[in-house]
Amino acid sequence: MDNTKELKKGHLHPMTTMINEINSIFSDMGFEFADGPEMDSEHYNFDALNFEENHPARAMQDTFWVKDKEKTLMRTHTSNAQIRYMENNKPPIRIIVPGKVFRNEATDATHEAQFHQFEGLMIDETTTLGTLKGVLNTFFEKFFGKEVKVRFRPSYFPFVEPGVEVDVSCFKCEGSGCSICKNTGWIEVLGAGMVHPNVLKAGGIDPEKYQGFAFGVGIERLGMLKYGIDDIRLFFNGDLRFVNQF
Ligand code: 2U9
Repeated sequence: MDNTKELKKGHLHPMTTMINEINSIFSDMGFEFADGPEMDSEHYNFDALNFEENHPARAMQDTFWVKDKEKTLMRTHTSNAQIRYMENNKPPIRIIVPGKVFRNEATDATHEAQFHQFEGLMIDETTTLGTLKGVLNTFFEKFFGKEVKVRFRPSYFPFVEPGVEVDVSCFKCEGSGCSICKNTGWIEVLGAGMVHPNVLKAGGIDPEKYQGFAFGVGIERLGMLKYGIDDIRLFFNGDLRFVNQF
């Protein structure tokens, strides 16, 4: 018998590696890991997050509703886990929630019906958007391995007020202009804001006493930027020529 054959070892999927890395960076800043169910009720996915009754995101084309089970869906973001966490824990709260989310939409090079997100939540008596800026600055410098600047632009999400879109200075060309930043020197990376008082109330937290920020980001998108990947579908189509490059 030939016993000289080399054993081929497996290795972690790049998504697992990125989630481990994200957890580790946030853990160094005092954040704990939390998770929640991928199938959940309309309450934890939408109502508790201050979505209007007739908000378009609830409609058939964006949400996978579970057949024959009233008010049950595949979560469209990991925020359901934060609501559950707030119900069971008192501030100060610092959590990071990575996980799989689902959107009922057509697939192309930048959209998948299943993808991964991580969301962060920090609540105490004094946390501000300034705190968020520092936390995100540290995260992006460690994740992209380079000194970066972070800037906020005003935006709207039902679960935060005010809401912001967050750009990071281009880690590739450092502002001189390249294909990654489309010659603007900035890359849009995530959405964030101060948690809406209605959302705090839904989680059993007194908005008169406590405040804090939340943010959400697609992990595949961060990986595409970091590793120069041009098609989101490569992450989960099972092609080993892709996976074995990591
Ligand atoms: C609670 C309260 C507020 C999380 C947030 C965003 C803004 C956001 C998108 C980024 C790209 C989703 O993956 S994506 O399509 N998310 O822009 N998410 S604030 O806000 C929360 C979460 C939980 C209790």
